[in-house]
Amino acid sequence: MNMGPYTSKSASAVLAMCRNALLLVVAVVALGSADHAENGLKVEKLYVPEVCDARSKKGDQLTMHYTGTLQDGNKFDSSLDRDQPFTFQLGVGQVIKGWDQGLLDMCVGEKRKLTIPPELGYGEKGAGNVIPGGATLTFEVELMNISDSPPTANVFKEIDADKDNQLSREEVRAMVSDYLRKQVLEAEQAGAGENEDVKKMLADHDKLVEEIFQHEDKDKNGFISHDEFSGPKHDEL
Ligand SMILES: [Ca+2]
Ligand SMILES: [Ca+2]
Repeated sequence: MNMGPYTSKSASAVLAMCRNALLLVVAVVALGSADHAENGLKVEKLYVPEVCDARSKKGDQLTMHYTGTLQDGNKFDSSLDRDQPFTFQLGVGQVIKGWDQGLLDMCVGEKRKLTIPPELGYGEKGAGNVIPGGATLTFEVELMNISDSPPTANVFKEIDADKDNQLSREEVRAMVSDYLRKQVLEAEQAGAGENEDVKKMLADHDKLVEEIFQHEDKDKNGFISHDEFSGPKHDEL
């Protein structure tokens, strides 16, 4: 190849292209043992139950156990350690692309191993201080449950942690920080980068709680009662 006209910058671009070509070869070779490989995503079925009444599809609510590891074998997260499976909606961008694409057509009880390239994971930026930029991720997952639609939102009940039928400042604060953390994660997963609005809200966390109380706590007794609450609060919608 004539490298004459290339600057050092374009030389590294060519190098990167060669590396991609190499990855492509690896992916094609992997096709033999994996069930399918697209965009470098590798999906291996570790266990498929004999009885399979329903298979996961876009829009389903999935409950999963998972263990995520980096290529050096270091575990960065596991639902098993928390003893709490993870629930999300499939195929709508709530999770990284490698999950949205790699968990389709799955039986309850099925176990898979996903090998997810950075483009379908956390990209060149990584996530937090646990996932470095450009990381390929391995997830061993088990599908625990499929339900058709998101569970009915009784937001009041979800916020009312101590079930005394009124919302304290602490309960609302916990909900707000949960929500904001989710927003930050979603923005990161969508590759939107820093979301200034969410950052500002995080900084003004207490202000947000006060605003909610100003709006909702109509008799100003420091608690939001079931009657006062303006959000979703019914078991059936
Ligand atoms: Ca309460
Ligand atoms: Ca009140």
